[in-house]
Amino acid sequence: METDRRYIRGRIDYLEKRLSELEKRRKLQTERRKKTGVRTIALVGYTNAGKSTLLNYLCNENVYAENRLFATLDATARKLSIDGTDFLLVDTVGFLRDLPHHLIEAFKSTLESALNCDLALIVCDGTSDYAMQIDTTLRALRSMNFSSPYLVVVNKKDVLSESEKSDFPADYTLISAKTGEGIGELKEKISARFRSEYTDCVLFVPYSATQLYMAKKKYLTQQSVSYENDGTTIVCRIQNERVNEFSRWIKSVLTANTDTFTSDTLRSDTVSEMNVRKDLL
Ligand SMILES: Nc1nc2c(ncn2[C@@H]2O[C@H](COP(=O)(O)OP(=O)(O)OP(=O)(O)O)[C@@H](O)[C@H]2O)c(=O)[nH]1
Ligand SMILES: [Mg+2]
Repeated sequence: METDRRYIRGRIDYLEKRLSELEKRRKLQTERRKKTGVRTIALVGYTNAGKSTLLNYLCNENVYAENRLFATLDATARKLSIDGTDFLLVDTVGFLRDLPHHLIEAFKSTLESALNCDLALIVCDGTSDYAMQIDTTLRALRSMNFSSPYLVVVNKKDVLSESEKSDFPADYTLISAKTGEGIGELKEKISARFRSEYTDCVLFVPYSATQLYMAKKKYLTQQSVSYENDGTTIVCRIQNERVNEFSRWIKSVLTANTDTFTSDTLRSDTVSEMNVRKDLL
């Protein structure tokens, strides 16, 4: 009995700590976005995959890149412009298989800005075991409560044979950070993500609808939550194709946050859709 109670207490303490960490992170994310309106893209992945080389190529920069383990030891951020929209591109320390847990903990502070990102590019080296690299990276990130959307980027295309190139899943983007091959396609995928994937909204969910909301919660990313007398106000990002399912709770659409949505069509569509729904409420 006593052991059970101690176990549960310990578990609760742990969860509370995790949750407050998450909340702090989301707050940071929201504040930063409000302040600058600039989205962050993080380069994450296995060591030696070519993250720093890719940052250099994309941003015309000269960040230290080297053929050795852990060439990058801290996060470096540069401005990246795609079709007139500015992003912050963050380079991070690479992961390694079976990295001791205490080292992951040490990386955590370094990775804070990356964990907060709006989009992660998981970079892997196409010339070695890419599945292992992606798996290692995702495991490490998830152990740090990472939950941002991501694209998988397979690097070093320049040294892959034709048959090797056709082996990768269709949704992976093959590039060469050295020659620039595939970078145009990658940029297009990045802008498409920001253009069409999400809508930022403020929801109000009455306590009586909590259960229903919880069942749908996986389709959105909460950015902040505040508890009021009769329900919860939630600032969140919803996948566009799911916005409908939340319409009854939408109080407002944060158009101020859609400045990275470069397509005017989308912006007006989203807004007028919302107006129609508000009328229906
Ligand atoms: N052939 C080829 N080599 C590349 C490419 N991109 C990077 N490299 C090489 O791969 C090695 C590692 O590149 P980095 O950019 O330092 O790798 P990283 O992912 O930043 O590594 P860490 O900082 O240790 O995590 C360097 O020798 C690069 O020159 C590429 O597209 N093709
Ligand atoms: Mg590096």
